[in-house]
Amino acid sequence: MASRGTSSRCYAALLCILLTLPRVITLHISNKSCDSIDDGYRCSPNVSHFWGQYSLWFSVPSEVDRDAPKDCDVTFASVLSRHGGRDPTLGKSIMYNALIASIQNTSTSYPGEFAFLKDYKYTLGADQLTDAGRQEMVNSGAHFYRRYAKLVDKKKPFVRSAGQDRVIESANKWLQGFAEESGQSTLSIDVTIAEGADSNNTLSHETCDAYSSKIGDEAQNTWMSKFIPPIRSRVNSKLGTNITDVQTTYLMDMCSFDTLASPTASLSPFCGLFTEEEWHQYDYYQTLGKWYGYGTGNPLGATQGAGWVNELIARLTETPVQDSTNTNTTLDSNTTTFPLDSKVYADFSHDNDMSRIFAALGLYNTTKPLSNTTVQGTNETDGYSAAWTVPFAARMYVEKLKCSNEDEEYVRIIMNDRVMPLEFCNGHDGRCRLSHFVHSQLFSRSGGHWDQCAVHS
Ligand SMILES: *[C@@H]1O[C@H](CO)[C@@H](O)[C@H](O)[C@H]1NC(C)=O
Ligand SMILES: *[C@@H]1O[C@H](CO)[C@@H](O)[C@H](O)[C@H]1NC(C)=O
Ligand SMILES: *[C@@H]1O[C@H](CO)[C@@H](O)[C@H](O)[C@H]1NC(C)=O
Ligand SMILES: *[C@@H]1O[C@H](CO)[C@@H](O)[C@H](O)[C@H]1NC(C)=O
Ligand SMILES: *[C@@H]1O[C@H](CO)[C@@H](O)[C@H](O)[C@H]1NC(C)=O
Ligand SMILES: *[C@@H]1O[C@H](CO)[C@@H](O)[C@H](O)[C@H]1NC(C)=O
Ligand SMILES: *[C@@H]1O[C@H](CO)[C@@H](O)[C@H](O)[C@H]1NC(C)=O
Ligand SMILES: *[C@@H]1O[C@H](CO)[C@@H](O)[C@H](O)[C@H]1NC(C)=O
Ligand SMILES: *[C@@H]1O[C@H](CO)[C@@H](O)[C@H](O)[C@H]1NC(C)=O
Ligand SMILES: CC(=O)N[C@H]1CO[C@H](CO)[C@@H](O)[C@@H]1O
Repeated sequence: MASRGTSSRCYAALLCILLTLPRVITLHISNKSCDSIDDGYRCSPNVSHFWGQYSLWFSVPSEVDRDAPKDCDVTFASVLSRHGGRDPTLGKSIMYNALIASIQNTSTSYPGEFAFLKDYKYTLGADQLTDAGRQEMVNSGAHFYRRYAKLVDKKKPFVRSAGQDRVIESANKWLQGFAEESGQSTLSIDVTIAEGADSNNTLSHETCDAYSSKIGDEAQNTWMSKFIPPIRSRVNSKLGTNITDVQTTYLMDMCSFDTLASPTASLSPFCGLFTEEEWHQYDYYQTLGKWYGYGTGNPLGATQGAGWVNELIARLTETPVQDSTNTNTTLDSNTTTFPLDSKVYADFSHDNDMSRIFAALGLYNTTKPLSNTTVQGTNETDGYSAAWTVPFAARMYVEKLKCSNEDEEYVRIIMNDRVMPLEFCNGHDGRCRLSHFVHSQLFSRSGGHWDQCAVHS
């Protein structure tokens, strides 16, 4: 009896451990490594990779091997980076706070997955990086170093940042991660360019007066009126509230921002209020805003990216910048503030500005115009989505390769780890000859449609 008792207690204890173990492990993994240097954010990818520009950075699948071919050496490396994950912008933070307050004021019940909302306290700040966003940038600096170690052990990066606090802090965190990974002493930002309507700043564009993001809002509104009503009805019927379509999108935004505010656990409970399909619809909603508001779908989007492309061409070819759009000639004609022979460069910017630069490069020129009535996934958009292009801590690498037995160098562009095809310069395996690349960039070299930026009153 006694021994049977002991063994059954033992058995029960074992069962208990076995039942507990997987949960402990899951927690442990998600705590330790939701974010990582090589893969970026990897917890619940079916959901977390569909938050548009509010996604945390993740390594995007690539059809072409992202490692340089064996017989090639990297001779030039540059990164154009978005800042890391942040709290909502001030206006949004006020609206999210008001939404939560109004739900808590009017809700008649909090069934199932809505239970957490009853006592949820809104504590998000505004505009600045969160700790998770800082860590993304530290990881990004290490990611760059790992990829380009051989080159950057010889050449230190020349670093420019747009002037907003979160961008400058992101650049410094990137440099910290770069220094930690490389063992080099801490480096610093070389040039900070002021943001604002009077500033010629290729990392923050505000000088094209005739430009408007309105068609982005229109496309988003059209799509919102299609996908949101069923979601809004479900939320309202569960809570007994009367929130609007726009407020429903805010509730979805909270999934990302609440996750960013406390990233050590798994996803925020806001994420569980919506289905996978709804996250895909939401991601597409954000994608439409970037495409038509700033990118290839906007008549003056690409034009604002032309100045940066002309700076890139100057760096790639080691010849002075030729541009008549939004470069600052004082900065760019001076080798202290715009060296031509650095070979390693890092620029820090914003999602909207990067979207314009991608358009100026023509990276998504073959993408069919995005529909405002049905989701087109990345398979149908040549890899274009806000999450695949401008998540927090987004990074576009432009590199040059010198391959054996070839005189001319090659150019490759790697968008968040995805090698771009570069069909516009006869790209094969995602690389094209430097001269073909420069030739393909006629749009920027000829100033885009800068002449249309002037407002005639
Ligand atoms: C993620 O999505 C894929 C494709 O829709 C599906 O097959 C898979 O079961 C999903 N994974 C999880 C963990 O939900
Ligand atoms: C809550 O409801 C009361 C009564 O309807 C109203 O006076 C108050 O303004 C509401 N507060 C919020 C935050 O919505
Ligand atoms: C150009 O850069 C110089 C040096 O930083 C600065 O003083 C000047 O205000 C800038 N001009 C414009 C138009 O941005
Ligand atoms: C929606 O798309 C259609 C077809 O491309 C277009 O004609 C229409 O102007 C778009 N509407 C909005 C509001 O973006
Ligand atoms: C819900 O709000 C809309 C305006 O957003 C209003 O037209 C409608 O009457 C409200 N419904 C209820 C039941 O309060
Ligand atoms: C700023 O850009 C405008 C428009 O291209 C140009 O006329 C002006 O000379 C630029 N200023 C500087 C300092 O580069
Ligand atoms: C170049 O820029 C540096 C740093 O701003 C400045 O000290 C120097 O005077 C500039 N040189 C010329 C020729 O303007
Ligand atoms: C992309 O398309 C625009 C508009 O048609 C064109 O002007 C530009 O040259 C194209 N860019 C490339 C790199 O092919
Ligand atoms: C997208 O294409 C890839 C192959 O390129 C395929 O494995 C994947 O299932 C496709 N996804 C969807 C949603 O169609
Ligand atoms: C490595 C890591 O992120 N550990 C964290 C796990 O979660 C606990 C509680 O939130 C933190 O205190 C640890 O720092």
